[in-house]
Amino acid sequence: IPPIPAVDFSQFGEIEEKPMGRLLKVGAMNLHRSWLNVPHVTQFDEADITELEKFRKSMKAEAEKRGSKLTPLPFILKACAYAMQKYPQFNVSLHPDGDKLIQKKYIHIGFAVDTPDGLLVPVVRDVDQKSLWELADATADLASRAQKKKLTADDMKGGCFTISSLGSIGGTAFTPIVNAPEVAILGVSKASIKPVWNGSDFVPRQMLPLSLSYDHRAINGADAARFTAFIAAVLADIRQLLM
Ligand code: CAO
Repeated sequence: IPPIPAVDFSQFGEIEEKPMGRLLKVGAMNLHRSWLNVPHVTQFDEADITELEKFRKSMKAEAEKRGSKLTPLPFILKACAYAMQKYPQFNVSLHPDGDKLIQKKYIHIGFAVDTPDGLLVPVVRDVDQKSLWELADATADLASRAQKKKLTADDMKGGCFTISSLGSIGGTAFTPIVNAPEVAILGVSKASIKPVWNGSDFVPRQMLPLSLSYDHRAINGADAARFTAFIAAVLADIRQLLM
């Protein structure tokens, strides 16, 4: 690709050169590699999480008693694992020889953690087999170790899919970069109350924006729309996780 020309910025004003830390450099290389290799498409949807939020708030005292914090993330992890079981084409990697797909039979999901040194993506193993409490505790432990630079290389290996949640910060949508060799990543933005038409009236509902970027070599657009709509439907009625 044509290189961006070097510019002497000091001719325009005061500057300072700052070294890039190791994590930033590794992250930049991974993101660039995925950006160049993967034909990205992003599918947007919204989940009505009004009932989920009622349930989550009703569990607040129980969570405190257990020493856990129940954020939307464990529910989103669980919904993604359920969707990957229903749509296994999201749990593949392209074989490097270019003529096979590798179907994974396990469901390990990474989640992006923002740290002062850069982005880290620890992986929660066997998400489909863990309870919401176990997922809450596993994500809290991994996020806290990420902040303290205590993650091991194994903590960041083996992911099948990634969740990038910017929901506690803000935004209505974004286009996450697929964490190759995975084939899809779910971006989550900030939930907000919106007027939703129920057939006769506008009613206030809490809506969670979802942005699914996927590798169009492995996944077609109709499947991406179905997968994202399925995640939204499961988050709208988490009783489906019992089915
Ligand atoms: N909408 C509205 N509120 C949300 C939300 C959403 N989508 N997601 C979380 N929140 C709320 C939580 O419920 C919590 O509020 P309460 O205490 O009232 O319940 C608050 O925001 C803070 O949540 P949190 O950040 O402690 O926990 P989390 O599980 O949502 O997120 C983690 C954990 C590790 C994902 C997050 O801390 C983080 O690092 N996010 C950044 C990820 C990132 O950088 N992605 C970009 C990658 S690409 O460059």
